[in-house]
Amino acid sequence: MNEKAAKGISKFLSFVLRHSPETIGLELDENGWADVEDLISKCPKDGSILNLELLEFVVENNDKKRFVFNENKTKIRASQGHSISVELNLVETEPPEFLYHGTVGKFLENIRKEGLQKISRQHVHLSKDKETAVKVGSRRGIPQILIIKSGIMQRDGFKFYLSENNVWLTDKVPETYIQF
Ligand code: HQG
Repeated sequence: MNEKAAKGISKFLSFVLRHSPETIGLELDENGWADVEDLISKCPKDGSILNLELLEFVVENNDKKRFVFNENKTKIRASQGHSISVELNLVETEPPEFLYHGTVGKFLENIRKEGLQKISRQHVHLSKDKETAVKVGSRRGIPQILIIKSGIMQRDGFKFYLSENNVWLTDKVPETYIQF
């Protein structure tokens, strides 16, 4: 499978498994799982027919490991990034002393005032390395990298979670814990 086709499937899966399953008449359970057969049968037939083999390829080779199967590959879900409310049963995890967040200049004034907010997602997304934050910020323009004092934050009582694909998640980052 070529990279472009795999990226197209990944974007489609991100859309239906994180944001809008109802667009294709798909239902997710409370933990965000979709039935694999149901997903395949409801995939729009616009030239790219989805099958189990293609799904397996995307799950295994996806650059950020965005999706996972259950044990017998009858269900699939996104590991993070949802805007719809799903219970991922994330385990609270002690973060490193610092984490990073990539954003763009136009948001900085607001972030200085109210810290990092979830905006439309279920969590604020952070990464353990600067490179990832640069990539995240670059999706919107010239990246601005914020250093998050996650160690102090956690000791002050804020909770951190690590998704199955190693994205650090938290509910908000007040501005006092951000190094601009
Ligand atoms: C910004 C991708 C104004 C925030 C990435 C970001 C990530 C504020 C945008 C994942 C703000 C939200 C998530 C405030 C935050 N005022 N702007 N108070 N607080 N913002 O897409 O972190 O490739 O929801 O800086 O890799 O950019 O899809 O979050 O610019 O892990 O798997 O508001 O999405 O993953 O944007 O990206 P997003 P994000 P995938």
